[in-house]
Amino acid sequence: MQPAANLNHAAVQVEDDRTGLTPETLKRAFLDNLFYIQGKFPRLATQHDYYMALAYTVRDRLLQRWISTAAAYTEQGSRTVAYLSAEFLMGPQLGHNLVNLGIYDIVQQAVADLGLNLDELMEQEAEPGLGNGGLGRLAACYLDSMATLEVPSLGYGIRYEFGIFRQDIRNGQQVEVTDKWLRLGNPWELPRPEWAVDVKLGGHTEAYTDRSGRYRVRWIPYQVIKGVPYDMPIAGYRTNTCNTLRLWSAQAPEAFDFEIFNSGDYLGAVQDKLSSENLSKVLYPNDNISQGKRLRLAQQIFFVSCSLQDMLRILARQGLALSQFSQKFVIQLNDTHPAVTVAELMRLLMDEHGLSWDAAWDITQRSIAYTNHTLMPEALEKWPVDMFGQLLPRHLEIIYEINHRFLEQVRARFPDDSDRLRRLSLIDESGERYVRMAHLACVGSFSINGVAALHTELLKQDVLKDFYELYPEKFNSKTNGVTPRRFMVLSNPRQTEMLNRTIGDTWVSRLDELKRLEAKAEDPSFQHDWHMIKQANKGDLANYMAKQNGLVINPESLFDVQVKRIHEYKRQHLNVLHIITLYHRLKASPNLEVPPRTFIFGGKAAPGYHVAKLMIRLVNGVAEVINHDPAMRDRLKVVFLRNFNVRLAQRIYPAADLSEQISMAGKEASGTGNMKFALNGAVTIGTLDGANVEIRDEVGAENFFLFGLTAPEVYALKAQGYNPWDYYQGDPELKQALDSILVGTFSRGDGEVFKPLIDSLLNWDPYLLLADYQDYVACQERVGQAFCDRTHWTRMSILNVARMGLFSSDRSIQDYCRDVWRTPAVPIELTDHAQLGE
Ligand code: 4GP
Repeated sequence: MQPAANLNHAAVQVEDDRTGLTPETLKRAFLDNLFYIQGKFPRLATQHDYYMALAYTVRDRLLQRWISTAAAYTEQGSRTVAYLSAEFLMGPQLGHNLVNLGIYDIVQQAVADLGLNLDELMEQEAEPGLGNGGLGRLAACYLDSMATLEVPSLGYGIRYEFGIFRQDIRNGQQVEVTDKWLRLGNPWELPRPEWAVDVKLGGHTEAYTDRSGRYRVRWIPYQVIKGVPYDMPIAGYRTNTCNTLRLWSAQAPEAFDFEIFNSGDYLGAVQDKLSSENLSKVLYPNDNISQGKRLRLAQQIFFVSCSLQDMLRILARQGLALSQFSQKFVIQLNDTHPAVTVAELMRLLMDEHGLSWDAAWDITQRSIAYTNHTLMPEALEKWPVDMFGQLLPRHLEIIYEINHRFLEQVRARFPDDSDRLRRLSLIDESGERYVRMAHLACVGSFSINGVAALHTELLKQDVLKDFYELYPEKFNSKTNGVTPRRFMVLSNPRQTEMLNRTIGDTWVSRLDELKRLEAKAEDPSFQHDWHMIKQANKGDLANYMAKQNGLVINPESLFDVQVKRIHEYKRQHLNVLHIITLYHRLKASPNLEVPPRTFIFGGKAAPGYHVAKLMIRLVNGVAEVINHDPAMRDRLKVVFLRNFNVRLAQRIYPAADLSEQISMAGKEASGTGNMKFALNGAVTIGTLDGANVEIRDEVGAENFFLFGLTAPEVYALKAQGYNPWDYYQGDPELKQALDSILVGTFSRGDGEVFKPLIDSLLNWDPYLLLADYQDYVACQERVGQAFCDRTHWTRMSILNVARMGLFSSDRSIQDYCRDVWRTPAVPIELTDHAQLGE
């Protein structure tokens, strides 16, 4: 049967060039788009033109689903998840959409028939890097799973003109280059200027009495900014559902310009336009750190206000009353970046729609759920009260009132406990006064969740302890997950093909079915094929590293990989200490029996985070020495891969043997890279932190390399008084490793370069590298031995994949749907959109 006949509803009999899925139709559509959208013919067309023509061909197929989906949701008034996130790290769209539409192979063939190469066309796509790391990528995985599970959802965020910077490495150091991802146009978005909204900033408020004698407040802003939505289609995997990611772009409202224009101040008007557009200009490049900048707060209120106004518009269009808001929408706050939602929804409902405080509060609290993503104190957002009040005078009033009422309740529950009141208050008054965004989110939500079991426990015991004592019923845990569509099917076609051959292809949307692989773990011929696949993937990455880094890499060596944001708590420098130790051992005993290893790093450092940048420099310094030492040839290599992003991640995970998940216990909220590695057959070396705990439970302790202090041991050691110096003095190998850095071995003899890093380790070592060093090095020895036993290693690799079913983002989304959102699935039938009006 033709796929088109299969997918199209009976109403659509004719396969047309915008919906058809046969090779002939796809080719015709592709050439049509090349002529009539790109305005090019083959002799003039660039690879990028071909990419665009193909992207538009795919987009047409998405649009058919998108329209049918929107029509169904509108007709049925479906309950909808509004997923609010300052970041959506979507990654390239073409390949992923081909997978989800189920037309990857057909399109690959159609493109080949035209003399083109699909991989090369996919390379043309500029990656939409609108996020920093885990938090933003999680949002993208969740959109994929919501569409796959047919859950009505709208992602809401910011259309940053510049996403996360491109990382260049010069002289071993990170250099940031702006990411002009929109330069050649973005075929995956549709502007919707007709749904633009205004957002107010600054100014002051005035009280007045309305006609019915009620006390009301009006806000006279200093500035108004227009938010224009750009919609991106989010196709589910082999479903008809196509949801929307709606990203807001900031513009100056014309009316506002005109006033200044009429006064003759033309340049002033243009200036104002420019400053308005600055709002969505650039993504703040911080992961797990909040910088407290005014523009960042403006970005937050900007996308929150746009999104809430958009929801109210949808509600009205569907003929629903304000009181039905919380039935129609459930708002998920992806961390505190959108936490101002609590105050903004109150303001919209009261000031703009005339509801009373109590009615507005009832709706607000019923509609909002909050996910916390970090235990790092420096990531907990707080805004100086003065700054907040200048930008958002009305919101500050509302927050004061929420706080007043909230503290009354606390007082009633815990009389005479002024310490508790101080701790819980939405306003931090211990020094300069701050608005605490996590507190606002906790008070305004009906659900508060952490992203792994341990993380949620630590929230309850520590970071949000007082809130847990007050509202235990609000707390729940939702372990993160990742999408197998992008991180297995698209990125690891060899492994996918083998899985399909062995257990059928339904695991892609029911990841639990990977369990059936267990039966094959001992099978020698299966093991052999499995090993060959890993080797082929490693070969691909070796070629890439040869091109990028000019290194000859042995694909037989152990690929030991740590890719993620560079951060002290993630401890890339602990990894480096092991490399240096191994280096010293091999220099001292050239006959030492250890397998050859290639240590691979990748990740960006926040531009203002000096120690993290030094860590990159250290990796590259060590790489320079080891890679140039003839004695290390065929034994050790160290590679720093520049510009780690989604596209590069997809190359790396399939080729990894060992996955480094070595954060200090109690610091990594969950981790999701850990899941992507294991799903591609890498074995983990890790601490009992974040989701590592659950991964180890699932894959079995014997298939996981565990080391290091546990979270309670970390607390205990710190409480008893930790002295890194004792470890330094007590372990000659550790001392040798640190000393070699200090004397300039890895900085061309310059002893100053890494001094701040080493000083911090010797005097303070907040992430306990020195305490965990010995156990880590010993654990790495066991890794080396295990790797030498190919059968044993391959068995571990197979079992890791077989037992990782729990970590699909489909499972996470099902958990949210069941426990938090209560959103039933809405299956979509493809409709003949030409007939929708009838
Ligand atoms: C990250 C956490 O660091 C990571 O453990 C977690 O897997 C991820 O969120 C998704 O939940 N947090 C951030 C951040 O990226 O900026 O707080």
